[in-house]
Amino acid sequence: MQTDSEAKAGPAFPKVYILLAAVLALALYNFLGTPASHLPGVRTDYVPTLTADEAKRDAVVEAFRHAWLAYERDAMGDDEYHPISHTGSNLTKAGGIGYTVVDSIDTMIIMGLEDEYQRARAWVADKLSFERDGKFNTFETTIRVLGGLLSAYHLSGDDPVFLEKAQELGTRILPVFDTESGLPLSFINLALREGAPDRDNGGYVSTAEAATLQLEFRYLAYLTDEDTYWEKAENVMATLRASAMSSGLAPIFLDPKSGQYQTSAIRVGSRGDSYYEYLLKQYLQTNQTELVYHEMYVTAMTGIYTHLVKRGLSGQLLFIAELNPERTQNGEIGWRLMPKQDHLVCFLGGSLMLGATTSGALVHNVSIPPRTDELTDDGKRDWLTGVELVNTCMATHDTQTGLAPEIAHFRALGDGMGDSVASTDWYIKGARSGAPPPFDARYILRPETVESIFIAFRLTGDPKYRDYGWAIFQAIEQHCRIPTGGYASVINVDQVPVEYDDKMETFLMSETLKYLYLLFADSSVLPLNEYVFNTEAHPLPVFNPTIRTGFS
Ligand code: DMJ
Repeated sequence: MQTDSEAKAGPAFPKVYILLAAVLALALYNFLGTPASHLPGVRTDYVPTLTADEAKRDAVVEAFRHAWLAYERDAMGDDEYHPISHTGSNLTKAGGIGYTVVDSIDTMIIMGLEDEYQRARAWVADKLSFERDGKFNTFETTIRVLGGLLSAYHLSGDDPVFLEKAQELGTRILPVFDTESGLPLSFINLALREGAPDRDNGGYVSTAEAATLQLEFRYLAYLTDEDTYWEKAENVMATLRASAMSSGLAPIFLDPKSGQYQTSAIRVGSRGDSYYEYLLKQYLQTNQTELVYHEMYVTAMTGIYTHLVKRGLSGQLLFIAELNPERTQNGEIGWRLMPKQDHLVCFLGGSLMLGATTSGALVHNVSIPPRTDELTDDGKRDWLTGVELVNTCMATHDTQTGLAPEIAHFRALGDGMGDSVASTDWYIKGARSGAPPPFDARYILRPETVESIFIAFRLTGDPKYRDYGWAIFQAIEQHCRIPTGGYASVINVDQVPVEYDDKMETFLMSETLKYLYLLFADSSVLPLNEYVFNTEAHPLPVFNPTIRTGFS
């Protein structure tokens, strides 16, 4: 006779099959890792090829809580946090705009920190105001606050509070584009809705500032059907294309009046970096439909490979050099090669690998890791360059603390440096025992190396990348963690015990810990073929554009 439950379940199976099914289900569950069903970025129909390392992933979550809870206790709502003095500060005297809160929200959602998320969301809903009569940096406000709101909107399952705030902020920023060329001004007064030039730099706007607003304004346009956001951001790219150098390289300053590049340094580090990053990501954001970005990206990577990829003295380490303009004897502009690489450049390793498997792919879905017959010649070149650059960035962690400096210099033939000063391939310029540490020696909790390591792991499955990321995480834990809460920058990566700088940059919670979490999470979380990460690590979904690209 059947029991009630057996009758509802249909015919009875022998117990051994039920047991077998349970064992298989458990094995599959373990293989997939813990499902995070709250997150749109996790697909339930997708079997991840890379499983989670739960212990390490959870250690990163603990670190995030250590950072967030200290900020919340001491400085909730303030733009910036100082973990040693237990204080907060704002970017302008007119008050803050939620820099730290908004920059952190999507990480909470991704990590499944429901309580923290609800408190942060309530702050955004009740306290966040953009009615601030002060000058805010256009680029930073866009990548951190607008990007953070848009990502929170998507990952929260379209909570309207985030889109309302994003639209209000986007609209307040728009006047920066009201210049003769359409290139943005560097600052925006959010209350007066007036753009302002960067007087410290002759009114010029840096290339990264101008060309790292597009993912955010394009996605805002897509969500709201307001084409203006799209057109203003895209017009910047059209202007840059019209004044581009044939090499594909971009000097770091632009004139918002003429729309022309100014004679200035060429580098993939500060003021240049995310220009190159967003060329690829604009192409990926709209599902690889906008071929002009593909072309601009391919030209730029060829320029970087041809002119900037160099090797240190021993030939072991590949790095990305800079070019400084100088007048030659006949009055023309020549370019002096500087064997110097900002920590910021370390985003490029992962970016090149991602570009190789998308822009440089011969097939739709490349293997993990890619096979050589799946990549174009450019794709193979960029893949190998990216892999080597990630290794170089790891090599710059070979310091007393295991943390990498803000800037590394590489040895070059005839550099006049004795081996006693710098016996390795690279060194920190100006570092001398007994002397105050140079600015270059700092580690300010930057994410670029772990960002590349995360991408490299997703695209290769090679466990060495998890080892790299874990080593960096442990160095951060050992040297940057403040016992009373929060994390601080260190002023010399080659000094133990460290001296702190009393600042916890917002990108620790938005980028560094997010990328470390994703490195140890299973690969169904935010798959790289469905999301683009803005330059502040805010994931935005790939979409099919409803607007045609307005330039070619
Ligand atoms: C972040 O604000 C962004 O990643 C930006 O593109 C570069 N600098 C920081 C992190 O280092």
